Amino acid sequence: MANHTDPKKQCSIQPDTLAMYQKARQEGVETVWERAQAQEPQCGFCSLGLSCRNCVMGPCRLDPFGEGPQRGVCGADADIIVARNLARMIAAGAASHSDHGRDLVETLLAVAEGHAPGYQLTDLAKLDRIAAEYGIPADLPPQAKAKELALAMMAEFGIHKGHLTFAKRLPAARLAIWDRLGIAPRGIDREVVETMHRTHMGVDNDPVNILLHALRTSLSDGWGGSMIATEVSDILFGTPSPVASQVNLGVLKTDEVNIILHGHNPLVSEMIYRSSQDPALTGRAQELGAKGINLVGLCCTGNEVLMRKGIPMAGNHLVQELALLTGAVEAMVVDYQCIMPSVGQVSTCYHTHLITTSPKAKFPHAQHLEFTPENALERGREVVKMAVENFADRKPERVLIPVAPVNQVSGFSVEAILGALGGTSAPLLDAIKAGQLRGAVGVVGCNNPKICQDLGHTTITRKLIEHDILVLDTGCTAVANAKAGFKDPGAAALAGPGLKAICEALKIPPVLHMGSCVDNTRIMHLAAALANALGVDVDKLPVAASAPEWYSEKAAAIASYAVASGIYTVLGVTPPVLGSRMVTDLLLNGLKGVVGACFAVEPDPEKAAGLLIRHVESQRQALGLDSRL
Ligand code: BF8
Ligand code: SF4
Repeated sequence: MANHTDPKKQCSIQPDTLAMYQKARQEGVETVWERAQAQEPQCGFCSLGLSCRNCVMGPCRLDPFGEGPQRGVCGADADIIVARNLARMIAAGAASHSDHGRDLVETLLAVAEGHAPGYQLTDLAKLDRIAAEYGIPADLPPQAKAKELALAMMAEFGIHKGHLTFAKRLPAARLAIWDRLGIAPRGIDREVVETMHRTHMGVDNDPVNILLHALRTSLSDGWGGSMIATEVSDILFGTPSPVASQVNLGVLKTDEVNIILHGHNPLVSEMIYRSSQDPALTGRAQELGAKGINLVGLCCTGNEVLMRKGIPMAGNHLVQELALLTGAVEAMVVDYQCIMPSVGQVSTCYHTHLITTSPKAKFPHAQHLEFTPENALERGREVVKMAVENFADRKPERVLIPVAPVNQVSGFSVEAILGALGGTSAPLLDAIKAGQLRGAVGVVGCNNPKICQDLGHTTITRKLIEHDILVLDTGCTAVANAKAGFKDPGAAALAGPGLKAICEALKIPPVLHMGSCVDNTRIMHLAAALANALGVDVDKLPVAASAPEWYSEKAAAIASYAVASGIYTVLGVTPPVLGSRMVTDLLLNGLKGVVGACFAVEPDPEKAAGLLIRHVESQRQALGLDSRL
């Protein structure tokens, strides 16, 4: 298999993945790993960012060895082509998060106007806090306040004047840097559209100018679209607080109707959750011989319902096909993003219904049941009913649920973390100042078949907590770390003595799950709050970020807004930029002098952990705190 890090020349460190991969081989079902192998050798031009198909004078590709063409037909050189490609990648990621945010805002408006019968305003205190940030009068009743808020947020997607509202959570020094560079995000959609414009042939041909706008586009995601998605989800479905649950494919049940919720947006999954509690449907499941209805999550929709409802998590990105291979899934319900087109084909090998729900995301071999704010409650019932009736078609002889589940505690929103600390960030800062806690690192992002599944996430996380660094995780990392047992409060024993004592006192694990990938904005919000409390800009904090196994354009946007917000970020997979020395140097070095942070790329997770630890310690030293450098 391609590029697997020695000595673990296998596709995963996880027993459930390995067992199901074996079953896939026995049953002749193709998975992501065979397809990855079939792509070898992958295109060298594309890997270096040196191919362009932005117009039909091309496609063009430049010779990295300097012998063949050094310019595309239009005259674009390597620096221009690489910068344009990276900018488009970031724009696609920002668009995905932000369009997800928009769907939530539209639902918030529908709730406020009274035509979204399944939904409600769940966290009114949060509605009050967010509305206050938007300058909406405090004395409005909740429905009217929600309507004003939805309209104000919608305006931020378009031509907005001044800073995005949530960017004001940052220290003034950070906003001043953005203003000076001209990268303060304006309207959320506007920056994405402008990236597409600038990267059209014959528009922006200054690679630095292109990349600065790419950063601005990422910021419109991090402090705009994604942050709106997180905050509106909390208003509609509740702000997460610590909740016990379980993780891995062992959460599927041999004697229950299993429904997998996969994708990213909680709008659909919350309605399925409600219907799964309906006595008429659970009764029907029992008539058919099932003990009940078992909802489980996958990927970020899974993180959303885990954080708020404690619904168990079946797995991360590379588990999506394998979950169907258990033969125990009556329905996989998907919304959008990171859902491999292959799941339709795999579902046809079993009795599983693949159900698509968004007009934006239709799949081969799927049944489409479209959800809208108006019909979602009724649709949720329909979907659960379909799954229940499908239990009769399960073939018990084909079922394999390979492992027992692992316990985890999830639900660490910013509110929950500060709540556990008595309402302020002061105890956290005191622990950092005293050196008991060295700092905090966000370990986030995807799986990628180029990397042994979860090896990067878990190796880095383990090293960091051993070094008394608190780990905050989201997305697919969160699943990897939970499966490794790092989210059981007992995992405090794996931490260094300082972090261990804190975890034991607060009864929390050393790795705090902060949610889905749009919830990386919770990490940003916490970083901004710490910087404000300390009276410094974010780039001075003893914090860092890491995306050890990233694959997605969304991850490129996240990493970019982290860096542009002042957070040093270590990537485990090389982005397609090495074809331009100038772009590579800007990302790895030059940005430091511009936004106070830069990227690093380190495929070896042990060494990546070393980089992160060194960064945290050197930040401590610069702050005048004790340092283990
Ligand atoms: O948004 S971590 S593989 S599931 S992109 Fe996708 Fe990556 Fe997983 Fe969530 Ni995020
Ligand atoms: Fe080739 Fe330029 Fe067209 Fe790209 S934009 S495909 S480099 S001619």
